[in-house]
Amino acid sequence: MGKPRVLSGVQPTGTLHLGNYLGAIRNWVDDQHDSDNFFCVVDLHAVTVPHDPTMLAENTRAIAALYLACGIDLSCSTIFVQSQISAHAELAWLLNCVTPLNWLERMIQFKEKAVKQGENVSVGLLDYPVLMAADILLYDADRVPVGEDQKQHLELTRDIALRVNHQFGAGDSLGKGGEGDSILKVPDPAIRKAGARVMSLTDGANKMSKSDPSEMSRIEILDSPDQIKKKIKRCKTDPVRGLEFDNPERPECNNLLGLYQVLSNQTKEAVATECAHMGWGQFKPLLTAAAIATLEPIQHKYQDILNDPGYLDTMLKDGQTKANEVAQATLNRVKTAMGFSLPAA
Ligand code: AQP
Repeated sequence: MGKPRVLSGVQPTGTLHLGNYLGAIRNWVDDQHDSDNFFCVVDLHAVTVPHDPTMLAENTRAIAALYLACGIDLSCSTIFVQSQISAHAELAWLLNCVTPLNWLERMIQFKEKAVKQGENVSVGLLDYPVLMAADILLYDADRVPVGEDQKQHLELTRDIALRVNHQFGAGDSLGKGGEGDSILKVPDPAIRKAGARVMSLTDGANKMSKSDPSEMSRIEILDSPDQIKKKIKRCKTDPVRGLEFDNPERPECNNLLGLYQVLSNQTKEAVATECAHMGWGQFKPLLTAAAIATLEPIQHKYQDILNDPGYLDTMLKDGQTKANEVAQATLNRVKTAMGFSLPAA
């Protein structure tokens, strides 16, 4: 048996932050040598909310470069841009036609993002999880490492895959039986506990997000040591002395301790003991030092990659070729099962 296939991605809606790094990319890097990996920059997802066309291509390249800078190894991983593989949009359309509308209306992320858009909610935003299902299913992914916020979308992906297999698998094309004969592989989520949900620095009840209008709410991977220091100095805390995990009355405290735990590579118990009697004035410099120590090597590598744009171009071209081959084979499998006629080879 070959290595399990892993697929994941980040949308180029802005600059990557510690949530994206700790909730997703760091896990990709840690586990990559045990699997065959496809990591994409999901630029088609980035246009489901209003976006700046002058920044889309630049943000897309920056994220691809950050994947490399964070440690993605091209000997076991393929990096590519979603919009350069037309099978993503095409499979999304086919999946749209088998996905009940009410499955999408229940998605928490849609509800949260739709509130922010007011009157301007696009069909694309509602359809985002179906496109995400297409992204995953095209690559026959066994595992999808994501942050806690994407868990519901992964469950939907599994439901869509099962429905396609059930409706169009061998046996009975009208929807009875056929489940065992799979057209699409049903993937498993891979969500780690520590770092799975990094919260905003200005509000411990909301997740850290690229699109939060306040830059003070997040530490970006490319923030300078001074910016990191300033953001942690001003982040929201509480007046209680002694720091603790898991007190629902103290969401900021839980978040900052959790961040310190993963950035300093310690166990929860060790951090709980170390910080049990600390005040914020003592803790914040520790967290600042841990964040800078984690991010500085990534930033240096990122600069090296940007200094050689030809390297990035070649990597993305190779990624496109490899991803396209896998994606097209799956798309053809689905089209055949659904009864489309394919062009003669
Ligand atoms: N705060 C977070 N904590 C842990 N993991 C997170 N992820 C995002 N935010 C956090 C994980 O990062 C990966 C890429 O996310 P994405 O860019 O595709 O979309 P997102 O989840 O919507 O991320 P943002 O930063 O909040 O972007 P915007 O503001 O554009 O919506 C995913 O694996 C996600 O779990």
